[in-house]
Amino acid sequence: MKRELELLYECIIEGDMAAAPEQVQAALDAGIAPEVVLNDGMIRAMAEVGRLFEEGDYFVPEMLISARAMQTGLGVLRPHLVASGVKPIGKVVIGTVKGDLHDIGKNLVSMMMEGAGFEVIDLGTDVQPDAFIEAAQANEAQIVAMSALLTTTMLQMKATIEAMQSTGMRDSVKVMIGGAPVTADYARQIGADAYAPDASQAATLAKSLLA
Ligand code: B1M
Repeated sequence: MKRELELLYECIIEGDMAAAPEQVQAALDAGIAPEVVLNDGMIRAMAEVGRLFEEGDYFVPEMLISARAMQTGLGVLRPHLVASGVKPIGKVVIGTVKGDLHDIGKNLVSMMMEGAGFEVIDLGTDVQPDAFIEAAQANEAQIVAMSALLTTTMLQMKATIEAMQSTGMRDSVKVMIGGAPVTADYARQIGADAYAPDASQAATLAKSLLA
């Protein structure tokens, strides 16, 4: 592992918000590809933070400061992951479902979709089923994309799909879902059109949903 990636990994685990953007820049300057910076430096660090939380070595405040360091680092990485000046190929409404405040994965999916040429309407976190519906209708979106990180909140994906069905819009709007506890089986069970395990596959999948 290159030293720049190790330093980035460490400063995310330590929640060093000031150093994270500098380390992302240092890794890019060292010629490391943006996707490698993201996967090997940053996502790997968040997985370790999760492990430390499970072991009882980290608590919510530590998780939060690591997440902030990750977000400040992503600010530098974003333009390198997202192609600019591309004409939108479609519109996606995205959000983290009701009751769920995790947004790092959802933000990455957003970025990758923008990079793939979509216009992304990002509703943020704790998004009610009605808010997904209103935004999809107002923006004439072709896809509703939902993220959930908690086994308790993934149930809101089903509730949102049911609410979409009751408005009659379900036939004209595709639904894709993802997030750590979500699986392809669960997507089938609740009647979603697609499941993606990570942000880059989410962007590819979104394109194929429009095809
Ligand atoms: Co939370 N948390 N958290 N947390 N947190 C997890 C998810 C947990 C697994 C930790 C653990 O126990 N090991 C656990 C969930 C257990 C479960 O439900 N089975 C947990 C818990 C329990 C909680 C609280 C309940 C803790 C508490 O208060 N006691 C609480 C809940 C708050 C709430 O949401 N209501 C809580 C709070 C928090 C913080 C606020 C402190 C912070 C979030 C800050 C933020 O997001 N702004 C936080 C964090 C940071 C984590 C961990 C450590 C990291 C999550 C993360 O950002 N990962 C996490 C442990 C872990 O995941 N290992 C944990 C990096 C990110 C890039 O990955 O989000 O999985 P991920 O996204 C991936 C894919 O899943 C996929 O693409 C992304 C990248 O390629 N993907 C999609 C995501 N969305 C997609 C959508 C798609 C397609 C793909 O299509 C639409």
